[in-house]
Amino acid sequence: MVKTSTTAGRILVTGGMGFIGSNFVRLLLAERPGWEMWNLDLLTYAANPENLADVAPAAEAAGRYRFVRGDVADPERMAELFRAARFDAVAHFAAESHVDRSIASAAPFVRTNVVGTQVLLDAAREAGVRRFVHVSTDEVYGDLEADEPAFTEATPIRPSSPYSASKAGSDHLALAYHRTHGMDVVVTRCSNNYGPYQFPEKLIPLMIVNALEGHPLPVYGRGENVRDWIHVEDHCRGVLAALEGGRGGEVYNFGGASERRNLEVVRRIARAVGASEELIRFVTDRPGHDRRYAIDFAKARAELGWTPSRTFDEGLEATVRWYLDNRGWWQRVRDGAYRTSAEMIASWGETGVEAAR
Ligand code: NAD
Ligand code: TDX
Repeated sequence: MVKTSTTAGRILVTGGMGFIGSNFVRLLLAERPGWEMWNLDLLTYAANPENLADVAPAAEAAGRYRFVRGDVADPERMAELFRAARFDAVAHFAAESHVDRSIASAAPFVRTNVVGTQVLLDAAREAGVRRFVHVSTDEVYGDLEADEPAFTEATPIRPSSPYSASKAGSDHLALAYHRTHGMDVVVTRCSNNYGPYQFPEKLIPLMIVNALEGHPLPVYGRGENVRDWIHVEDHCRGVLAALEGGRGGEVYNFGGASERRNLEVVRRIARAVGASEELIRFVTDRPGHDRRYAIDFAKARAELGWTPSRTFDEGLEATVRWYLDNRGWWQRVRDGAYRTSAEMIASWGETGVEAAR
């Protein structure tokens, strides 16, 4: 078992400058004061150091946090990092995460999601890391018809997109390292997240910022596809529960118990920001578009004591409020200025491994 909240431990969070990873870093800083956290991120387009700008400097000064720029698919770099830092645990969020980009070009998805996970698993095994949580997605199960029961952990893996196929490959690798090498690996599979700091290429933040700016709201197909929405903080609490209490070699599903059709979500966002529904445009459908996701999280409830705490209504309202209150954050993403802070931080992040010696 890994360290609990009462004892100290050193944890590597990969992808901690992205949407879910940065929310996870915040959660650990707030609720696990004894832990030392290392945030490893390549700083791709999806990363934004501003996500942690209000909490990172103080945590760093207190010796509880440090950032390392690095590529999870770089075996020498990862081996060196793991040897130097002697992590107790890994929470692996880093990935290429956007389905539409995987349709345009699959190569970065295979490299980061499949090869990167294998490289990290090898580095962690070599260094004797005690627990490895691999953060995955419900999309590995494929999709459901309207009347089919929700995905359980026993549902066959049947991915539809290059993104979900790459995540499925990484899940299989993680579970194979448990079976073959006896590594203490836990896999989590969560439904669609929304909340603060989500990059405005995903449905909910894209619709919020487009509606706020009076831009068109592009709905794929007829907007009939169904997603199960979960607030990012609930997902992060699930990952933490899996890290602290999950059984090695097991998979845990997390969901929000909030299935909604895309068109309903977009209409609600338009209303919430006071924009006209006439901004909605039905556009060409995504190839291979999954029809419906629904998650059965009975196992996480029974074994981890986890349930989602926010309703979709509460979570969406809070999220719309966050984007209203943080216009500067998304305007800097939209005009590209957020890359300046990524480049600045990258220049000193390179020293992270040396600093560990
Ligand atoms: P994101 O795209 O917002 O962030 C990904 C982060 O990983 C970025 O900071 C990026 O710089 C980093 N990264 C990418 N390639 C890297 C590499 N080669 N080396 C190191 N860092 C790299 O993604 P997200 O939405 O926060 O998703 C995080 C994880 O959660 C992913 O594994 C994703 O599959 C999974 N997930 C996401 C959702 C969702 O709804 N967003 C739902 C379920 C599971
Ligand atoms: O402009 C859009 N219009 C639209 O109709 C976009 C960006 C999306 N959509 C639709 C496609 C999906 O049915 O909205 C739904 C949600 O789309 P995304 O936000 O791209 O998410 P999805 O493809 O469902 O995948 C997400 O959830 C699971 C994350 O991006 C993945 O990383 C996660 O694993």
